[in-house]
Amino acid sequence: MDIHWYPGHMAKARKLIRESLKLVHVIFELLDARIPRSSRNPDIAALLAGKPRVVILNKTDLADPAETRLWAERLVAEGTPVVQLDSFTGRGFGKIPRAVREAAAPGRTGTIRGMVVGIPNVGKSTFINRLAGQKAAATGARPGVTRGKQWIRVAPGIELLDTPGVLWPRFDDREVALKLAATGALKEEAIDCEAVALWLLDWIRAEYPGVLKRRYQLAALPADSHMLLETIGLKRGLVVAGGRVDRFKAAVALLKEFREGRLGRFTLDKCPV
Ligand SMILES: Nc1nc2c(ncn2[C@@H]2O[C@H](COP(=O)(O)OP(=O)(O)OP(=O)(O)O)[C@@H](O)[C@H]2O)c(=O)[nH]1
Ligand SMILES: [Mg+2]
Repeated sequence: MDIHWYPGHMAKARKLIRESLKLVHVIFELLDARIPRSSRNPDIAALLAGKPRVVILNKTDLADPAETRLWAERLVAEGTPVVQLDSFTGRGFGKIPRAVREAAAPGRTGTIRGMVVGIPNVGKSTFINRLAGQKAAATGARPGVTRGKQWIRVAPGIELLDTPGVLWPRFDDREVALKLAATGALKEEAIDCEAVALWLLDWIRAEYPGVLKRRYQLAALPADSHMLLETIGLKRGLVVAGGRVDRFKAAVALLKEFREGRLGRFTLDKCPV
């Protein structure tokens, strides 16, 4: 799967982040707990070097808890404070104010300004809303919701800048692209849904063989993932005239179920030990 997707608005967003750096005391780098390595933008990480940073592992409710713990330990060992969050329910948010104050110059008395950065759809705006206790920033279950920049007062003395999700211009590693696609960081139009679904089926059956059998009530898994995708399409009634399975729709349905956590909690990036 080849992806060349670096639209103009992303180059603009990168510029916005660079220009806003001097206005903020601390950076919140949001990573997707399902793909802590693949969701780290190497381009932006380099840009942020030298700024106090808090790493947020978000969407922990969708990730394998044991892996999330390992990743948190590893990132802490690399020298950044880490907070594990589920922005949906608010789990983990109690740890934020202290992490912010510690990272952004202990002892500071004035307003602390922070910038929230991360790949598209990782939950930046949801995170800010949850902290603010109100829906101040627009959110949505697709990448590319936030466009401009927006300052939001999340607590007395803490203001956060919401920024648009940013990717990097080239994915040299095909697996990284597939993982970003599977978790929903790439626009549906930019990806080959069928290729992503087939890759995901291969991955799940290798790592958690029982999951697909249970979810789709199959006595045995078909020999290859093409057949498996067809079977899933049949089970979901996604057939076209003549009784053939609509493979595209089957792929979209599978990806949706995966992203909503209906297949279970998975971490696609295994923490190196
Ligand atoms: N399950 C789960 N879903 C989350 C979590 N945080 C955010 N979401 C969902 O992820 C989707 C994207 O959230 P946004 O806050 O719009 O993401 P964003 O990073 O601001 O996205 P862009 O503005 O497009 O870059 C929404 O459907 C959120 O409800 C979380 O911790 N767990
Ligand atoms: Mg947003």
